[in-house]
Amino acid sequence: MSKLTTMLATTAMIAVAAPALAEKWDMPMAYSATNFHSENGVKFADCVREGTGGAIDITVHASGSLFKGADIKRAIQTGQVPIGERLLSGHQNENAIFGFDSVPFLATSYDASAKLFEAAKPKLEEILADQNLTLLYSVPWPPQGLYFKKEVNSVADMEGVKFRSYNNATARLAELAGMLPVSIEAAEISQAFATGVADSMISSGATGYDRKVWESLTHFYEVDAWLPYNHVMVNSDVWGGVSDDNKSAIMACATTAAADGLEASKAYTQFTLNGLREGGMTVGPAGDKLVSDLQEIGATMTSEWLEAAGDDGAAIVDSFKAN
Ligand code: PCA
Repeated sequence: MSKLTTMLATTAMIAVAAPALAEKWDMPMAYSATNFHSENGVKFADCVREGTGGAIDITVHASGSLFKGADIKRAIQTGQVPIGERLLSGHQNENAIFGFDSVPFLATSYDASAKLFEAAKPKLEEILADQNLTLLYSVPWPPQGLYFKKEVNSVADMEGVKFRSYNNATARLAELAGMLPVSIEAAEISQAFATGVADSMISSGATGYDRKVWESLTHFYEVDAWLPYNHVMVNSDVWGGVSDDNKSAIMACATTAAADGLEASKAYTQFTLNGLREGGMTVGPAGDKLVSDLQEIGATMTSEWLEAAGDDGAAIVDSFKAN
C-alpha cells in the first residue's frame, strides 16, 4: 500500500470507529444554566471529554430541562441517564443521612461544612452504593438565609406565610415556624413568587439572584442556617463498564470540579448578595430575636434528625465535632 493509501485507509477507519467509541452521557442538572453549579458541570464535561480522548462525551441539561430536580436521582439509579446532579437532602425520606447537610446551625461556614461533609462522606458513599450510585463530586451552596416580602423580626412575624421548600428540612422549618410549606423546584420559583403561590423561602443569595426574586420579594436575612450540597453521581453499572484509564481521568476531573465549585460558591456569595441589593432588596443579618427564635427551631430539628439518623448520624456529628 502506498503511504497515501495507508493514510486514507487509517482516516476512514477512524471516521468509522470514532462514533462507535464515543459514549454519549446526558447529564441532567436542576438549576439554571448560569448558576455556578451548572457552569461547573459544563467545565467538568469538557474536562472529561478531553481527559478520555473524546471517549466519554457528556452533555449537560440545565434548568431541570431533562429531569426535574426531584426526579434526577431516580433517573440515574434506574439507568435512564448515566450521570446527573442532585441535592441529596431532598431525599431525606429515603435515608436521614441524606439530610446531614441541612441540620440547622450545625455547620454554618464553608470550613465547618467541608468538615461535616468529610465526616459524612464514607457513610453517604455506602448508602449510595447500595442504591447503584457512585459519587463523583460534591459542591456546597452558599449559606442559607430567609427571603420575605415584608420585614420580619421574629418567628411570630412568619405566622401563616406561604413558604417555598426545597427539601425535608426546609418544609419542617416552615411548619415549626407556623408557615405553610409548598415544595417548588428552583427552576420554577420566579413564577411561584410572581403568582403568589409562595411569598418566602430559605435559600442562598445565589438562587435568589439567579431567579431575580427582587421582582417579587423585598427582604433577605443572612441566617447562615446551613450549606446544603449538590452531588454529581454516576450509575454504578455504567461506572463499572468504564475503563480504568477513563475512570482515573474522570476522577481527576471530579477532584478539579469539587475544588472549582467550592471556590465559585464562595465567590458567588458576596457577589449575589450585592446583586440582590442592586435589585432593590434589603439585605442584612437577621435581628437578635429572629436569630434566637430560629435557634430554638434549630434545636428541635437537630434532635429530630439525630433521632431519625440513629447511630450513623451520631457518629457523623461526633467525628465532625472532633475535627
Ligand atoms: N439553592 C437551591 C438549594 C439551596 C440553594 O441555595 C434551591 O433553593 O433550590
